[in-house]
Amino acid sequence: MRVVCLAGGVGGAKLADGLQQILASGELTVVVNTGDDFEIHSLTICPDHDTVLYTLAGIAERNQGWGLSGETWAVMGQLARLGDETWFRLGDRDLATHLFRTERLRRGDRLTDVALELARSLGVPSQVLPMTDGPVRTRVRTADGWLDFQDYFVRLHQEPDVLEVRFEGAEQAAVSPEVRDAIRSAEAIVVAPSNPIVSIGPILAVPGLLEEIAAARQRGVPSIAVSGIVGGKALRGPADRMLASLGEEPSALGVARRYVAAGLLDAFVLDRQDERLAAEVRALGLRVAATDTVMTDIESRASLARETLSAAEGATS
Ligand code: FO1
Repeated sequence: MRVVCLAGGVGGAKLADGLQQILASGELTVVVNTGDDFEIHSLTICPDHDTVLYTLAGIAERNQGWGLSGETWAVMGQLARLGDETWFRLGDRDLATHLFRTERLRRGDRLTDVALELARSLGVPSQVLPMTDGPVRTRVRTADGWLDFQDYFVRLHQEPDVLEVRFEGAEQAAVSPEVRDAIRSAEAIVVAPSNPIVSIGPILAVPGLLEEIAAARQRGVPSIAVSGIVGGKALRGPADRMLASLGEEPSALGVARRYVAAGLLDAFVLDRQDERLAAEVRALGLRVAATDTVMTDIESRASLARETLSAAEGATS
């Protein structure tokens, strides 16, 4: 079964790993948010892409959620000694990815080509595609004004309330041929339990992408999302506080409403803890499945992936 999964960082990477475990080689394409991408130390960093890539390659750091396992930090240590900025921590081996990518982008390669080459070199049996090749940069407005996403997320530890979000460059972005072909040949579209605003939001903002999904749904391809909000709390990161400060309900229902408003979905997976919201989600016109969505180990990733695909196919009410 060919599956396209829209994903942000950690939550997206875990479900993508579950899908990769249960699908045949080459059947999974992950379309990854690039709104978090940025430049530091003259290097282009693609955090969500790399989190998904490393996870699917089986080399991700498990507890922290980003970077590589068994990482060392000699370069950061020396940069600190030189008085350079070190709030965004790049491990020694992770730096190789950023050097490789930056060099290829400078010689004119597309971000997608770099991604395909990285996945091939790391032996990843899935496609991990940036949502677009053009630069898109998420910015958030706080009480102190507009901030670059990583300034807000990492440097300021997601502490300020987010009052507005924009995806700079999205209007000029385009769906790549690889993303388009993957959606056109998909048999299911899965929206991972990532932040609906700043992880899935930028993907949906790429002109033409929602239209490709709408055309797939017209052909009968189901589109299903998994809620990343459980019991009113984000599994990770600031999605719950962001939904609230943007005037939306910080719950699985709030997530479902957002995706339905975007015209994205046929079905929705919420956690068993949120089963009382199922009727209201169903009233939005979605099929609903309730299951354990918290992925604590490798097996729970595969079992959520299995439940999600069977809910997508309409096996649940
Ligand atoms: N997240 C942090 O909280 N602190 C870091 O120092 C940090 C470094 C980092 C380096 C490479 C990379 O690919 C990701 C990194 N992240 C770090 C994660 C990341 O920036 C965020 O989790 C995502 O952008 C949100 O999805």
